[in-house]
Amino acid sequence: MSAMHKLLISSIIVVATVASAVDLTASDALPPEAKQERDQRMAWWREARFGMFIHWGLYAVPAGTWQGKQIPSIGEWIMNTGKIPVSDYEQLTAQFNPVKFNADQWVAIAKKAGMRYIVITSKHHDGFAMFHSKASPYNIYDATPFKRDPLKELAAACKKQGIRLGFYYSQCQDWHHPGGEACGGHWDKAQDGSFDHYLSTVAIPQVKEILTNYPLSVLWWDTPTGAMTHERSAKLAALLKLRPGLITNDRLGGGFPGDTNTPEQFIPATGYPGRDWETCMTLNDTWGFKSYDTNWKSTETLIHNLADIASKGGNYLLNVGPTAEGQIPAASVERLAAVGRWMAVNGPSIYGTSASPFKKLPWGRATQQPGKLFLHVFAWPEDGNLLVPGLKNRVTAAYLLADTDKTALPVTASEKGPTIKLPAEAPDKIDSVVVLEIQNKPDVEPQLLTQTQAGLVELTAGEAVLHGDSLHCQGGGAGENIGFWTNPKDWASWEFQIDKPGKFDVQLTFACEPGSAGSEYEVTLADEKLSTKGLRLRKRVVMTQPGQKLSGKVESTGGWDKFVDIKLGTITISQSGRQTLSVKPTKMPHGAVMNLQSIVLKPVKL
Ligand code: FHN
Repeated sequence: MSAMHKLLISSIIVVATVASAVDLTASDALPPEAKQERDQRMAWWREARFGMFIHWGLYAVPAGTWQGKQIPSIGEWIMNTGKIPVSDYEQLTAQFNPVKFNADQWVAIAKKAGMRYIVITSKHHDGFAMFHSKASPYNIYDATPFKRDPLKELAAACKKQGIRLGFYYSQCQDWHHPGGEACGGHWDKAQDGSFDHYLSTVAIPQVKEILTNYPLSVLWWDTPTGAMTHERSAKLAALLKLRPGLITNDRLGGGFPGDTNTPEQFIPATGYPGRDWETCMTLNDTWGFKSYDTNWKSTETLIHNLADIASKGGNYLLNVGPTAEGQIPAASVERLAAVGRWMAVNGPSIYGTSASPFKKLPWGRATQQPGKLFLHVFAWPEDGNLLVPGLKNRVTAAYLLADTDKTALPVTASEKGPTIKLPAEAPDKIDSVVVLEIQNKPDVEPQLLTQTQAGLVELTAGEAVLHGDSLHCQGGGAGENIGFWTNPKDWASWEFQIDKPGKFDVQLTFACEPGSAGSEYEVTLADEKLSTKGLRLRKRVVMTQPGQKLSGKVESTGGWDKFVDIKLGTITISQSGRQTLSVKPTKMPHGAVMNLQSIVLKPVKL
């Protein structure tokens, strides 16, 4: 995908996310719902944790190549990136005859992977409906030689094999029907028209059709632009009544929050506490099939992602892009089967679990169910001793999930937490699960960040404590940063333990677009100790020496995603102990402070 596309798509998602913070209630369209009712409605989805996303449409025919040229975008965007005229793209219908499509086989692939639901594109941005629509003849039944409704067949197969079904529907972007939105603007006169007309003649009738004619559990909206005002979005939201119990995502637009947050292609550092969320992700680098995209994720990455997501309380919606003949690529099938083998043994550590009580674990992840902790050991300890840092509960049993005999593993308690004696060989090289049965709810002493071997203190966005409502951690992996810093009263802080005191250079990694440059901020470091004061024993944090302050001014780095490192100054930490570092804006002349990726304290070599 080009940088431009990424930018466009992320700004559309931002519209959806920011809009969801607006105080609008979906109750204009749907009756209010009690927590208990909502919990009941969401129960199967929370239990499922793992689903299959399917991007399948006309774009599978060109498969990334147009008139002999490879088009540099995700497969399903070929019409937009290649600026293909509507009448030329339409010609693909004659070649779309997916005779190898077998709904039962697709569902079996998902089930064998351990997936509990499927979400398939019923209409993507190219405007082509993959179901038999009466609202537009531009659909697979009426416009192709296939003359079948694959989504009807899929619904029947899902019912037969006991798996939930959801449809993706591109309600706003439609590059075929006049008036539909197009990111980057229309490139063909045939696309021009009234958006309201498009909504009332295509989107609304088609959404009615899918909600009425298919047994949907999920409706997955996508890419609302500014055109999706509250009033327009409400017309679509009102249709959701047609399918009681339906779950929808946060991409309708118009301030409708939906039921689920939808981080795309990344795993949020801390999940979204208090919200249901689902990371959608490609198996290679495209959603729709591209014949030459072979950048497949390894089975190890997929299993680690699944455990990581479950450990943060989310679902994993993993995409496949079937071919124009109707087959899921063999490379996808192989990987899904491998994940399925792992799930067949370790499913109980994923299904119906909730987020880890540990902020971070040095050897992997954890999930939990009442009375049980599932320790996902990615890095099997060489000496066989697995310390569970900070766990205060009494462990009543410990065994490997892979061991059906539940052979007891020895547990030794210490101040640092219990240590489990593991066998020399990991039962699974990628992720072996140790079950701890515990009394009461997990009680974990928060673990402080510590210095690395080389004495560095790495304070990353994901580790920060965020104070305020606007700023939050965004992006994923190495690109994770504190963004949406639009309120100058908001600030961030980190607590950490110093065991190797000394002088440190303070390095800040941040980004800022030109129009927002000029904010000023202070970085304050204070050492703290715990004291007990007052009548009752209460922990209280007090400063033991005046804080050290460095100040900085945010320069433009060229864009919100152009991160640069700067040295802010030097600080001295004269003794071992607990420290708190905070970053607080002092001036914000424009709309935002910065995107802050990390602060690193580097020991100064004397
Ligand atoms: O533009 C689409 C893209 O093609 C794909 O469908 C993804 C899946 O989440 N959603 C949009 C980008 O956010």
